[in-house]
Amino acid sequence: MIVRTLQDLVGTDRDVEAPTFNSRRLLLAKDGCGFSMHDTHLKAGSETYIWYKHHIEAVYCVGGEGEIELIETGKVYPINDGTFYCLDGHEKHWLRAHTDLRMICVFNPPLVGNETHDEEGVYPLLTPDGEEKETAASNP
Ligand code: 9YT
Repeated sequence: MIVRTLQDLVGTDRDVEAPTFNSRRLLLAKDGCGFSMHDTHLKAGSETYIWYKHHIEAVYCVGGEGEIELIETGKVYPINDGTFYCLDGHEKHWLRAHTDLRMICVFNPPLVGNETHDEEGVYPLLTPDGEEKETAASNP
């Protein structure tokens, strides 16, 4: 069994700082569970463009107010405590935090730990050693 607290992670290499959020990575690929799980704090007033083209992300909001806008349809969904969504179609989106927003996020395949968004809002697909995996798109 694995037991961790948020306080165990803050300020460690499992606490990944991005311009608009902190992602505290409770579970990573090296933990061997088949998914990663993050406690993510988005900053009030922030807007983040995201496209998880290599991953499925499921998200459960446990605090704050915000919204997600799907780029393809323009549809906007409010987010608050108790809202769940899953990007099972790798949807490009804007994530906006009206207040500080706390989200519990699950990734499949699991993140390895040091991923940050590239300019397209993408997390790379990495091996457990942090090397970029070749994909059909990168190796046609
Ligand atoms: C829903 C959300 O916060 N997405 C951006 C960050 C990502 N979940 C992460 O790496 O924790």
